[in-house]
Amino acid sequence: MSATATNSGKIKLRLHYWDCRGRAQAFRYMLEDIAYTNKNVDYKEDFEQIDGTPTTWPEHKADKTISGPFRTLPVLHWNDEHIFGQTLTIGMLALRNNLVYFYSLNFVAHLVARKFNLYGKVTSSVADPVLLEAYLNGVANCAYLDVIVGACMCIWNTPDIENKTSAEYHQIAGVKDKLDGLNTLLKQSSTSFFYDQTEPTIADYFTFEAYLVARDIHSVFLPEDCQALVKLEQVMKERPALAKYFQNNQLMKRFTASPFEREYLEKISKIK
Ligand SMILES: N[C@@H](CCC(=O)N[C@@H](CS)C(=O)NCC(=O)O)C(=O)O
Repeated sequence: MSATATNSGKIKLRLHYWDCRGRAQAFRYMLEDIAYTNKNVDYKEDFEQIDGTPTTWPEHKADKTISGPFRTLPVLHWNDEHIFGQTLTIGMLALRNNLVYFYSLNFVAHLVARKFNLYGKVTSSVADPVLLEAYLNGVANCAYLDVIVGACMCIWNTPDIENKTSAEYHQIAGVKDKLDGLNTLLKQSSTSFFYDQTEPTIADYFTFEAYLVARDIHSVFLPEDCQALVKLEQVMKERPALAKYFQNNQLMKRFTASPFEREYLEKISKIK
């Protein structure tokens, strides 16, 4: 499969994940944007039903044509030919196909980046594409692993958000601290996107969801200063594909598959 054929020919993408935000949401925004701006991309999502987890999932998990090489979700089916697992790898792969102008430092991603010869957009402050790549990957990793996964883990672990001395509270503090770091870094950019980019990169899609997921769960996760994150939300939501996505109420209410989620969120929503 050559880079030219992949970039100009028809690309069929099917994302498979549970009917919740979880690990896939940042990637959903990326795919919505990609499909909107690249008319050769046919993107749809196949949902795994959380309610069917005890019955349907074991069967789907055992079937590698559905659950991919790692037998977990999300997975991305590419042209009914390739199945990619691992959220960050999927994100980087899409980026690498010049759909949002970036590639990654991750080993698999490097391979694809070399094959496809994609090297992002350097700026006067970061003129080396490898360094730019590392910077943007650092942001995406932090937003995904530390904030999004961290906040979702809090829903599973149901920490007492008022007891700052409890062992479980450190996860809340960790999410808040990383969001603070992301906000500070974003403020240093001359544009609304990380590292002076004029179009969103993987860093912006993941940070956008990181901010939204934390805020939507509870303000306890938010740092005092969210100015740059608020601005990022605004510009991301002005993008036609994402504006449509939010107007159509496509954002799912459910964050995780935790059976205690609703009860926990109701409980903490009463705490200011
Ligand atoms: N590192 C992987 C983790 C994927 C993962 O743990 N997925 C969970 C759902 S959020 C899963 O598929 N669990 C079902 C199972 O392991 O049977 C990623 O980021 O994509």
